[in-house]
Amino acid sequence: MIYLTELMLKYFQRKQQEVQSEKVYDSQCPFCSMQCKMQLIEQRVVSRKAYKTIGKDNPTTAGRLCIKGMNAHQHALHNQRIKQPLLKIDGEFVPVSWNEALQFIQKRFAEIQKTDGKDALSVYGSASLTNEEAYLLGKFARVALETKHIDYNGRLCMAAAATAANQTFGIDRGFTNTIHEIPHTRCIILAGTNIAECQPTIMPYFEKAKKNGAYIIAIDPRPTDTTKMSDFHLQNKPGTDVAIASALLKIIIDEQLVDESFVESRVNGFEDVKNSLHRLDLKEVEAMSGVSISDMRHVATTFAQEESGMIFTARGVEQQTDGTAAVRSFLNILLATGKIGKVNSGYGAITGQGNGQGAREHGQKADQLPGYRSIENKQDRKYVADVWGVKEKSLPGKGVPAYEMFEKVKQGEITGMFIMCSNPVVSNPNAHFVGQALKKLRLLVVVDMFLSETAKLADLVLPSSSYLEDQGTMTNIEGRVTLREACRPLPGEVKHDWQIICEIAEQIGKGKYFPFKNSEEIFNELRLSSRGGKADYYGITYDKIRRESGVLWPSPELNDKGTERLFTDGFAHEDGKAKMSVEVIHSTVPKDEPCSDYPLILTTGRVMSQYLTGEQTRKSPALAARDFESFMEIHPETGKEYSLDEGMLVNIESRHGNITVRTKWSKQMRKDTIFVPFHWTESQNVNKLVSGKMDPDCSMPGFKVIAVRVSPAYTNDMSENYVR
Ligand SMILES: Nc1nc2c(c(=O)[nH]1)N[C@H]1C(S)=C(S)[C@@H](COP(=O)(O)OP(=O)(O)OC[C@H]3O[C@@H](n4cnc5c(=O)[nH]c(N)nc54)[C@H](O)[C@@H]3O)O[C@H]1N2
Ligand SMILES: Nc1nc2c(c(=O)[nH]1)N[C@H]1C(S)=C(S)[C@@H](COP(=O)(O)OP(=O)(O)OC[C@H]3O[C@@H](n4cnc5c(=O)[nH]c(N)nc54)[C@H](O)[C@@H]3O)O[C@H]1N2
Ligand code: SF4
Ligand SMILES: [Mo]
Repeated sequence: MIYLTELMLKYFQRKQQEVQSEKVYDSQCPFCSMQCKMQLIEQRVVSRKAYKTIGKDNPTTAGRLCIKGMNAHQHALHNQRIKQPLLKIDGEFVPVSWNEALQFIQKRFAEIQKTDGKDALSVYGSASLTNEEAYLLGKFARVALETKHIDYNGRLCMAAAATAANQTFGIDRGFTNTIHEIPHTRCIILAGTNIAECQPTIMPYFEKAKKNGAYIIAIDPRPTDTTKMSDFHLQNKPGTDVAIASALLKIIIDEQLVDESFVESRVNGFEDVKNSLHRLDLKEVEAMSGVSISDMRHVATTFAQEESGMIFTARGVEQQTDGTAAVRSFLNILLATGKIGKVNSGYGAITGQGNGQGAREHGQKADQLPGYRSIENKQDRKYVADVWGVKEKSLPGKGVPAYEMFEKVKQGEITGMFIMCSNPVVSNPNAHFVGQALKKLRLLVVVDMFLSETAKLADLVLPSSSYLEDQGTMTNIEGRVTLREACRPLPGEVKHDWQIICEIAEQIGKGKYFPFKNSEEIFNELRLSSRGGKADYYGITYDKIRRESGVLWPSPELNDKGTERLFTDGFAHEDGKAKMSVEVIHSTVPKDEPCSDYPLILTTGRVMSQYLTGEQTRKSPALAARDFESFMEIHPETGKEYSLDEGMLVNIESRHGNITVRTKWSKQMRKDTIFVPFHWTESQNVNKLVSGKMDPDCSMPGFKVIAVRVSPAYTNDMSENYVR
């Protein structure tokens, strides 16, 4: 007996010792713009490894994590990671060495550029890349490939907010204030943002604001966890934000709640806006938006009368064919009420992807050079060409926005594409067309961690590292430049995105412009390239980021502390004033309007457990278990009208395509609107329904307003087969 107990004791002691052998890896979440700091804990339990992730303190998220962050390692450590270059031979992927892959690229790039011209090669990047990689990809396109065609997935994400901020303020840093001012503001408008599901770790700032007495207004056609948190919900019809924001401004002016001295000293264009608002009929706005005049009056007067206030916009307002106008209409309100450039008052474009901010500043956009410089400005070109050691004249001009690259493929102007860190066949509008364009290419090279739907169409797939392996900086939601350290070795023959860029450059004879041995060396060149530009990172170094747990840009000097609040003294336009805009108020950009054939409005977006095209989160068992398939939210009465039942498979058709998903009743939904998330593929890929029409100012697709019709996916005699 005693002998047995001793044995058991020894066994348990040993087991405990084994459990206690653990490794801790410091990292940063690969998903949204909060860029939560985290620790991955690897425990050896008896003979297998177990993992868990915990939050780590930092100035933006204070150690909080959401479910996606907690489970991010599940995709990074997944056995479907690609670990070798894959070359398609006779329709099948065959593993090849890096040497073979690089030689293939060299040969095919040269063939294409020789026969079809330099600009026939195109580059498609991503805001999930680090600043170093996004910067290097822009340089790679212009210096190594000498093509004008580079753009990135941020075009589908934050282009409207960025353009609106540039036009209005003269600079685009998503948040004009630090996140720490949110709890102290008096009134908050959340327009088309579902922070509760999309940036969950920001919620405590808003909850604290509420505790401190702030009044929170949400503008969203759907009930969400964010609208539930708000004090007042304007449940507008999708696509009516320009009208609503302009109506709010009209009421503010009519009620004489304008901050006259602020407008007088700091704003251009107010009088014109005021005059043009005479033409806006509140009754018409009420009829088109479904929001009552009294509700609009309540919101307008509450916001204007409080001593401080903030407006936040996200994709609900921005992913529209008039997204730039919509954001500008909200910025007009901030300017008229003087709630910007002050403590506890300001604007926030809720950034989307992990590096949604930084990746739009350093030259990955069709018209842009590092530091938010313009590729069409001679001085800007000269400055960057000097840093790069090339002639100004050798830099190509401006290319076209992301989706238009696929149109150029169809027209035969682009015949080769290099895609890094994006899955456009799922994320772009008019997905069927994009798929056809990709198939038409003479050459498609995709750099990814997985064989995504886009990668499957490639001639060559190159395996890239994950957030656990790759070091680099990411600029978070506040504009804070953070450093994500690498914490695990590269698996198999995987390489970092920046390494892949450097090695291709070397192979094609441009190695001298890409001599980088690590991400810090790239960052140091980025600092120089951005110096003196609007997004000036010169004063930011890896050491400074480590010392200060991140630095808010602009930071022009090594000894500065970064910039917490923008516009306290002036705006970034030459005369120091902000610009209000008349054009936006009567914006006439067409929408995908419903009609008798397509009577319902579909709006698309996200759920908490899944991320973008789902390529990563669907690999995570914990996340996939929460939402394993797509769905359509619909009001039960509307559903019944179209012979649907809860849980039933439904066919959704638009003028561009059709998909099949499962019905989910939502009693708080508008009766004219349905919602489908975009994290699923193939027959559930909602982008098959979206048109390729764009916002004329920023080329943002209209992801949030799609005219559709719905019908049961099964005929009556089959309907008993569906699973409730
Ligand atoms: N869980 C999760 N989090 C994410 C992501 C993810 O995929 N999953 N993606 C990240 C990225 S890249 C981004 S860009 C952000 C996106 O973050 P959000 O913009 O917050 O997300 P969405 O769900 O696209 O849209 C926000 C809200 O807009 C509403 N909306 C739809 N149409 C309209 C309209 O016409 N007007 C108004 N006012 N509102 C409308 C929708 O009902 C939705 O609740 O989230 C980031 N965080
Ligand atoms: N209908 C509809 N469509 C939308 C939206 C919407 O609201 N509605 N939102 C739009 C928005 S806001 C966005 S941001 C886009 C996003 O669109 P995408 O960029 O297409 O989305 P992701 O799923 O992030 O694709 C990233 C791909 O890169 C891979 N990857 C991840 N990390 C790395 C890395 O470090 N290196 C490399 N090389 N690869 C990596 C992933 O495996 C994945 O295949 O979708 C847009 N599309
Ligand atoms: S998804 Fe966003 S909020 Fe969630 S842990 Fe990652 S960075 Fe933080
Ligand atoms: Mo995004």
